[in-house]
Amino acid sequence: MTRAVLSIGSNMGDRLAHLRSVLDALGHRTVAVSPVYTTAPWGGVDQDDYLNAVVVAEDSAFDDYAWLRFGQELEQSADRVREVRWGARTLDVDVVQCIDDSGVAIARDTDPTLILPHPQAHNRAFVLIPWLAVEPSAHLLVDGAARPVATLLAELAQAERDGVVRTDLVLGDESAGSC
Ligand code: A4P
Ligand code: MG
Repeated sequence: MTRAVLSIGSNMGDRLAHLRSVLDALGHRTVAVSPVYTTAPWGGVDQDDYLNAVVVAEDSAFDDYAWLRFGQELEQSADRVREVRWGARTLDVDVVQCIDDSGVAIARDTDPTLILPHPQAHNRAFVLIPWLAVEPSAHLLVDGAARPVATLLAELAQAERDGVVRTDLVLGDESAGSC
């Protein structure tokens, strides 16, 4: 059993449909779904605004690599083309954090195909704000130390936080969490 925090984003095509495809694939494994936010592009590449959300999900048979594969399969289904690092995409699914069946956050930094927690999560208001909406007391490992996500968000520049704006758009089944 693992519990994953997934960051999902889209800035090409039918952005909301791309995000919804993740909820459809998760089905009953969904624990909580954040509101949907419009977000200014992060990373310095000139591109359209994103829709972003965070989903918390559990699967009794998944390890952390299974969550990575799950996300990559959905990216492929959305016809994502990998061109520019941090550039435009139909669907991005990042594994922000994965908790094992002992309740411990898995830490990996030796295999570039899966780094946990996601190495940029603590720098991204588009991850931290949706995550806090569903898990207000969440903690994230940064340089090996568990830090409150609320504190990490407070440390980001105001301009970064101001680029993340909540919408009235709804993803998936409202009974699954805080939609
Ligand atoms: N990878 C390693 N660890 C992870 C992990 N924890 N989760 C590997 C997901 N993938 C992980 O990712 C490159 C490689 O990272 C994969 O092969 C995977 O095995 P990618 O998404 O294919 O490539 P990329 O986009 O070129 O680079 P990168 O660094 O992964 O970008 P990100 O972090 O995915 O960021 N701005 C806003 N507002 N909203 C967004 O959603 N997204 C990005 C993409 C940039 N700017 C954004 C947003
Ligand atoms: Mg990615």
